[in-house]
This record gives sequence, C-alpha cells and structure tokens, in this order.
Amino acid sequence: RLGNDELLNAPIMNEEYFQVTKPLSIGMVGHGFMARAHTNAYKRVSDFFPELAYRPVLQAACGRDEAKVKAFAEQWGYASHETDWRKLISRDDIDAVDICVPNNLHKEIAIAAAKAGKMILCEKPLSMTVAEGEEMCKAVEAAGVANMVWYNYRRIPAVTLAKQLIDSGRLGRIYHFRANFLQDWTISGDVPQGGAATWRLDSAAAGSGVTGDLLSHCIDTALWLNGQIKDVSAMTETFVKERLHAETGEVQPVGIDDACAFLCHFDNGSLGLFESTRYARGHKALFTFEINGENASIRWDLHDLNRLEYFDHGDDSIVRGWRTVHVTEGEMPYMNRWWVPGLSIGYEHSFVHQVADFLEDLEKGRPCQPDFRSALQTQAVCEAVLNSGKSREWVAVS
Ligand code: 4PW
Repeated sequence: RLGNDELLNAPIMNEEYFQVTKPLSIGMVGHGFMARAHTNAYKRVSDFFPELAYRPVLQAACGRDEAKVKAFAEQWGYASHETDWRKLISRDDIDAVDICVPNNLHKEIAIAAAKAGKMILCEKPLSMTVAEGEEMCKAVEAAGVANMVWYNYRRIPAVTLAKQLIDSGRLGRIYHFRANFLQDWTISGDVPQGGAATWRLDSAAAGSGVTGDLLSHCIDTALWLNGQIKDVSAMTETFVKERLHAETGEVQPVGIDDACAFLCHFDNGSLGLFESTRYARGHKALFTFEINGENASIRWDLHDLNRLEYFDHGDDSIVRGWRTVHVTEGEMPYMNRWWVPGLSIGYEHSFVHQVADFLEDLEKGRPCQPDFRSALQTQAVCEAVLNSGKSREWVAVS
C-alpha cells in the first residue's frame, strides 16, 4: 500500500500495474437490489484494481420474468439474458455464477453450478439450514470450484482496520463483543410477505427473519474478528403474526423471527451480546459493533462507516479518551484505490473490494474468505440461535 505522500505525488496506475487481463464471464442469477450491488462491483473493479489478472465480463443475467430480466440486462450492460438458471449454468461461455435470489434457491443452483464446473459467488446467508449448507460445501469441494459468500461488511475499510488492530494484539485479551443490526421497515401489518420485494418476510423463501438476514452479518463479522462461538442463549419474537401473501393474495401465518437477541460464549473466553430487529422505529440500517479488550476498545457504526472509534488505556491519562480514527487515509485498507486521502467512500465499495479480493485470490490459487465452508460456521450459529429461541435453552454451536 502506498502512503499519502506517494499517493499524491505518484499516481498508482503506472505501467507496471497493467498486464494482459483474462476475461471472467459472469452469469448473474437474479435482478433485484443485491444483483445491482454485485453488478456495480463487477463493472468498477478493473478500473480501480487495474493490476488484477482477471477482468469480470457481464455475460448473462437470468430471471423468470423475461421483461424484467431483459430490462435489467440492458440497463446494466449484460450481453444476454436467460429465463431459466439451468440454461445459464449449462452455457460454455459462463465462468462464474452469482446467486442473487431468495435463500430457498441457493442450494439447488449452487450444487448444479458446481457440478457444471462454475465458480460460485453466493449471496448471504449461505443456505436455509446447516444441512443444506453442508451439501453445498461438499458440492463445491468435490468440484474444486472457487466459491465465496457475499458477507460484504468485512470489506469496509474501517472493519478491515478493526481486524488488523485486533490481530496486532493491541486490544489484549478480549472480554466483550456486542453487535446490533436494527431496521424498522416491517412494523406496519400492511407489509406483505412473499413476492419479489418482500420475500425476506416469507419463511418459505427466507428460512428465517432477522437472524439469517441481518444477524448473519453481525455473526460473520464477529467470527472473523473474535473467533468461534461456543454456545448461545437466544430469544426470538414474531410481532405481527399474519400477513397477506404478495403472490397468493391470502392471509397467512408469519413464520419468520421479526426480532432476535442472543448471548454467547466465544472460544477465546469473551462474552457476546447481539440484537437484531426490524421493529426499531427510527433505525433504517444501524449496524454497530463494539469490542472491549484488556488494553483497548473499538467501536464501529455503519452510519459513519469511514470512521473507527478507538480507546487506548495506554494513552497518557490527561489526554486519554475515545478517539476517532479517520479511515480515509492512503495507508488504510483499500483506500489508496479510491480518491485523494481524506475523501469518503460508501456501502457499494465494500462489494468492489470483495470482488477484487476474489479475483486476486483466484489468481493466487487460494480460497476467498468467507468461502462456503467458512460461511457454514455462521449458518451453524444462526441455527443454534433459532433453536435456542424456540427451546429457551442454551444451545451448543455445532
Ligand atoms: O444483507 C442485508 C439485506 O438483506 C443488507 O446488508 C442490509 O439489510 C440491506 O438490506 C438488508
């Protein structure tokens, strides 16, 4: 990584950075909000990471509604479109399949794509259940195809910096990890379940509610930053018990968890406290975590994603206090790729970083994290949380 002075005085895109790139043809399954976020990353990555050997090519988008997928493909620059994912997977001109459809379709598409020898980039959470996730892991491992799950928040520079600070030992022994992911968009009983826009409320499509959708991000980050979770004690609640189904038009019982909170023990002896809900009026996407160590603490808030709060007990006591680290300097993770030091980046950049890491790992022949096997561990925590919510007992994580 270049420092600030080098960044200002010597543009990083000099001749040494360029090489002949190999096209990597992407087949996108899905055309919703996440498909846009991923596609934006494929389009941007080679401009901002010009040294990468692989260059994504938007080869085909796939969706059941032909008018919609055609419009998506045209708007975002895919060369073609398909209405059947099996056809997409059978095409010789597709190298990598991006699974951006509801969770209940991940397993079948991933296993078929692996058998067809395609690389797979799968939207989170990996699967509906641990058993399904295990099948998916076995399929990609048997096929030997590159695979990755889109837990994008790891690639926000401040979160990556938190990882570096923890790994450097600055915090010392870790005592506490707490995280929240709060939203408020499902409070009204008029929000339907099912359908393209609201499948996240339909347990048949999503598997679970906030646990798989939101807490999975907190759990992925926690496992990455603080190690494995041993056991959990959770409470879950479904506040609105019945909703209209957007496709059938029938009022049906709601099967997802609207809110979930859990306690846990980490392998390193620290205690975890997690909360997620879509009923926190006033919170649209509040993702925060705080880690308290023997020597120092860290906290981060998605609303202020370019900053990391840091407290170091080793500071001189007359100036000791929480400090704000501006994660916008050239030496910060990923930041020398973007603008001049001091300028902010946003949510969408985390996806660009994830694709860049995937392409670099592909070139170097190593798995990109989290791969399916690693994301299965997040799935195991989610499943233990849901089981504990039902049984009201402590549950060990498998
Ligand atoms: O994965 C999550 C989504 O399902 C996202 O990170 C935020 O919450 C945005 O939409 C939902």
